Amino acid sequence: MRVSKLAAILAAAVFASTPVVAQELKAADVHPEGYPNVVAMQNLGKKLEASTKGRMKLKMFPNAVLGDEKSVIEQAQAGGIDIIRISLGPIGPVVPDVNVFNMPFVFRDEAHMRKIIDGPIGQELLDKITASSAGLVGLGWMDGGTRNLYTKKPIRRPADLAGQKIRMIGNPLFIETMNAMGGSGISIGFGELFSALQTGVVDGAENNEPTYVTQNHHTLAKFYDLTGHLILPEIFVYSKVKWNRLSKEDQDLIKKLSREAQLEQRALWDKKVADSRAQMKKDGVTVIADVDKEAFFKATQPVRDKYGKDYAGLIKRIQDVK
Ligand code: BDP
Repeated sequence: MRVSKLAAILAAAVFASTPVVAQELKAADVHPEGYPNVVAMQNLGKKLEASTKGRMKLKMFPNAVLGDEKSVIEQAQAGGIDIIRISLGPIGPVVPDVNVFNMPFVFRDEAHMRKIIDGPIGQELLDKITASSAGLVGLGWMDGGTRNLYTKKPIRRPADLAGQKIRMIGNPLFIETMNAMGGSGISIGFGELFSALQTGVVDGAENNEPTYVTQNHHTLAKFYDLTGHLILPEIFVYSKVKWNRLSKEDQDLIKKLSREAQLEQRALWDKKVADSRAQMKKDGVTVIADVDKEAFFKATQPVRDKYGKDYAGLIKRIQDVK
């Protein structure tokens, strides 16, 4: 027997007898246990563990314990967190190409948004993130429903927002959107928003129903105004430095499970939206449905002109998806 062959056999024997140390992936989300996006990511982890017979595991750090979204992006870039689920909003300043999806009223409705994220355009944007210098690998999308305003007085038209300080996600595009809508946009970290609403640092904010309710913001700002200005998808991305250390097989497995997570989150999401609406009703939230959406659409045209000007082809393709 040749020496090299013998060495290989010996090495395999040693390897087989050494217990495999499970590789634990760190995942982060700002939402608590039980939130659809957190559950979908944990399910991905369970499947990953089963498929690799325990060689890989995922540990979820929910509730922003690892920091707000800007901070977890930086940690993922540095390789300190493996996988993060975040809003697409804070990715805009890092990968400007994604800002097309961050523009107000870019999707006709949620069904339109879902078709886009599930189809080739959604994949292209994930690939743009991966190809950019951001140090992140785009894995999949999650549904974030529709973001509406919530305030301490009813809002129906741009003039109603005069003098109102409204918290927006930290991306200049969103601040400009709120200013164009007639209010005054302020960027505040998600974790500080409850107290900012309580102390009057801001008069309102905007989000989907599940976030509005799970964060208890609906107890402080009791008008939910159906402006529908953002149908903002969410995303999960992998740290590129960590990704590059995975085998091709593991990368392919994670990609496959990511697609499944994207589709599975949706059913959890729809249920959560329905439950949140019921909770809002129970807790005395007034839903303002007679909003002049057309006026808000017109008011925000300059934002779409500015951020969309280099992406005319892409915007046309988005609009053409029926
Ligand atoms: C929620 C998103 C979360 C954002 C948050 C926000 O799920 O990713 O951090 O809004 O407004 O809807 O900051």
